[in-house]
Amino acid sequence: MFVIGERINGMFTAIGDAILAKDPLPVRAMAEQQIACGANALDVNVGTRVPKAERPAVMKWLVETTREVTDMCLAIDTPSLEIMRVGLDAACRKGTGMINSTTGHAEKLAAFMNLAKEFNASIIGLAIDENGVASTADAKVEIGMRVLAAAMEVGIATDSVYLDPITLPLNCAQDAPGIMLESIRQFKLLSDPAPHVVIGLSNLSQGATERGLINRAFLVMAVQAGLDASIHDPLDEELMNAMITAEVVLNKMIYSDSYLKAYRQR
Ligand code: THG
Repeated sequence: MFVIGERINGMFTAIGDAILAKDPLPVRAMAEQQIACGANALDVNVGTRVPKAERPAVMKWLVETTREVTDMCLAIDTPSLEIMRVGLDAACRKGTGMINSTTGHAEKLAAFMNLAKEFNASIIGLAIDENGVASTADAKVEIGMRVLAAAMEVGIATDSVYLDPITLPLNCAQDAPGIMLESIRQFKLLSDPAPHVVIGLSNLSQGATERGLINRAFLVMAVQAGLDASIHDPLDEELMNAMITAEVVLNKMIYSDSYLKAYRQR
């Protein structure tokens, strides 16, 4: 599994405060902690407390601050083309970048694919288009197909494309997880080689009391369905243990009595 750490996000109070105060210490510390806990990439999102006009400059600062402690792939998390370019430019001076994300809107898709090409970045395509968040597996897969076609058009390898079925909170759409699992299975059949599939796991448990348990139970099922990347909190040790165990149980990783330790020593 490719774990994209979700914690450098202005939505979290401590990071939101650090962003407003331009204090690099909490940002660097959160980057280092996520890496120590097994993150393979770090999501970078300025959040919503920063005034719109300042967001490009703040994204640049947040990416540069994170870059001070790691060369790891940074997933620039913004729907804005302008902010995406600024973030990628800062991320790709040293190390790789990921576009998080494009939707299936035709114009947006073309612009973001060109950006991915320009920066040699990987790209996440959400199951959203002119009609909003696709609500059925068929509709999500149809958008996924358009994302793959757009990537092919500009010469981006399928290996650089991540499809995201979009995770709705369990407490407001109880049929959503089942539809997501079905979408994950179908995304994997769209092409050979198959695209990667990613989810923003924490969205699923938003507003619920048993957040950790819901995240863990669903992640295990999603790994079985073919999920190979997840945006989540790597500091959640029980979640990481469940994910690693799912990979062992599915024979994606070799079993030994110390498999948890072995995974963390890779
Ligand atoms: N897909 C893709 N990217 C994404 C998402 C996705 N990026 C953003 C988001 N979804 C994933 N990241 C988060 C980060 C935090 C939370 C949820 C998803 C979260 N935050 C707490 C809350 O809202 O309750 C805040 C907790 C705190 O303040 O400590 O749940 O789906 N491609």
